[in-house]
Amino acid sequence: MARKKLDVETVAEAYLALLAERGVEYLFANAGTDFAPIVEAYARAAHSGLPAPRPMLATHENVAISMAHGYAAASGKVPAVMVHVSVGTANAVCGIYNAARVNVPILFTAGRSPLTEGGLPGARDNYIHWAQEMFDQAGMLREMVKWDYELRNGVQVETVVDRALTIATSPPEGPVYLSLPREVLAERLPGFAYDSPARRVAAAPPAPDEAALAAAARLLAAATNPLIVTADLGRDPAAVPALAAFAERFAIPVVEFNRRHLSLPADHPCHLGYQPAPLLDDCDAILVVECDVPWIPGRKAPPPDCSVVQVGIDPLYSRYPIRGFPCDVPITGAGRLVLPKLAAAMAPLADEAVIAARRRRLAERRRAMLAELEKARAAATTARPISPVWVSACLAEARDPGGILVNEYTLLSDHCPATRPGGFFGSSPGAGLGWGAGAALGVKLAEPDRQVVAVLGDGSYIFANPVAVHHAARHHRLPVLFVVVNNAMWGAVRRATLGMYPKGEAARSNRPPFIDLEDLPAFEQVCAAAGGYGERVEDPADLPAAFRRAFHAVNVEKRQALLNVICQGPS
Ligand SMILES: Cc1ncc(C[n+]2csc(CCOP(=O)(O)OP(=O)(O)O)c2C)c(N)n1
Repeated sequence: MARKKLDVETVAEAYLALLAERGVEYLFANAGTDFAPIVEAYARAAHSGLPAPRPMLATHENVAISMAHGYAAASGKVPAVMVHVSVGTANAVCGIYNAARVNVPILFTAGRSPLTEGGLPGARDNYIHWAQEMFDQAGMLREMVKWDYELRNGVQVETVVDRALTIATSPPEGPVYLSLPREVLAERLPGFAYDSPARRVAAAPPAPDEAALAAAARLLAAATNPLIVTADLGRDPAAVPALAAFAERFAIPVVEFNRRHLSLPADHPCHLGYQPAPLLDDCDAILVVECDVPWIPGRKAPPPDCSVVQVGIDPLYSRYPIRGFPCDVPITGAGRLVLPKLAAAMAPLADEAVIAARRRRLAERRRAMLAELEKARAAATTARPISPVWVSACLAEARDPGGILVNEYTLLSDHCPATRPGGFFGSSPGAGLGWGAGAALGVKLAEPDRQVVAVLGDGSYIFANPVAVHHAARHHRLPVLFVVVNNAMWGAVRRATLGMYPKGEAARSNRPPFIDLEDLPAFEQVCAAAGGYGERVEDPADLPAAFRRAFHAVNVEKRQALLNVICQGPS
């Protein structure tokens, strides 16, 4: 067992060095008085040669956590984030919620107000050190993280860091929280020895139970009209070819519903779009794969006798208080392990004539779907205000198909297909707005050679803390294109109100409150103020050329760009 020794002086230096040694490349941070030992450790690392994750300044915690989220999702690696004590944690909670609900592993840390009122290095020396202390700082996010702890002393640095990282990255993955009191970080630690490589490693994903596979195979093989619904399978890019092969073998249509990852290339012959509702009436079996909400029961449910198999690392979503979708056979396991085994179990039971007939129906349905989409695009080309359909279609035309799309709601995947695993990231079902812009920066950090586009609503853009986002894009040289689908409203609130009260007063009123966002700033100028390219687009005919100009700024000039596209709201 190899032990490695580093010539550190403080716990802060040992902590940072160990993070780097364990593969943590970046520390996204928004600092405060609690950071003094961390700042000092970084300054010393410049000449001591001690390793440390690269420091990534973010001028708002939401940007730090969203960047970390995007980076983790795109790279498959664990980032660290550090914020200022209780108040910084409070600002980051929404981002942690988002990460938790899509199982993104993040080592989220915060300083803690100094514990002592004097006597120790790092003890209280500022009036805020009293009021910023909480009885239970971690209580703010304990429901959302897999594990939380406070570093107590230098002796436990290795155990604590290893435990934090291995819990975050063991399935189901997710954020963990570690608080770091200032006196502990400042503690002297002459010499630091640790295991290299680590003696604590993350658990492997679970493989499925044979009896559950056999039961699921019987149900699915007996079905005439099975359907697959997924949202997150593509979190593991290796699962994408497994789903492609499975769907193809048995000619089963696949719907990606409220997807957060690309689980099946849009040009796959079994891809039937993004809405399960039109297919549900005919279904006699549904395979739900890594999908928290496979349909909206209050709107449209499958027939009562339709069998349901749910597959996932946590197929019943045990962290959701209520989730009552039927589940005749749950299968715990990683999709990439389950699907080939399920295929093997189904093969001897399959009726090839039924599959062949289904394949013909599927091809016909897909042709009809693509023709409808083409019609919708043709109708949208001249609409003014600009239609979101036209925005998505123009983006599809202008973008590099090998690039990455980050969608905070307003991109219409139907009209902007993505085909490469890891080529799409959508907002968390936690739906804490303000994620997309920062996440796109994190994705770009992980994939510097791929074109990254974030599509956002005007609401989502404002929630993202735009000044902090554009600052980070410039400061860290992350040329991303932001496309704001600007309908000058919180369209989701409008849809919800009209959905509940279709004939109510709000439907008749010109201006019900809390929907319209009038007097919005010129977003393009906010980006330009940070050195980016900014353009407002009102005429649909200008949009293709506007995309070309924006991509020129991003691809050639290597600076961020923003298109503020003035769009229709929902009717
Ligand atoms: C942090 C947070 N606050 C409030 C909401 C509620 N909410 C959901 S969608 C939405 C409007 C989003 O507006 P925009 O991004 O412009 O997209 P649109 O609905 O207009 O298409 C709001 C306010 C939320 N999801 N998250």
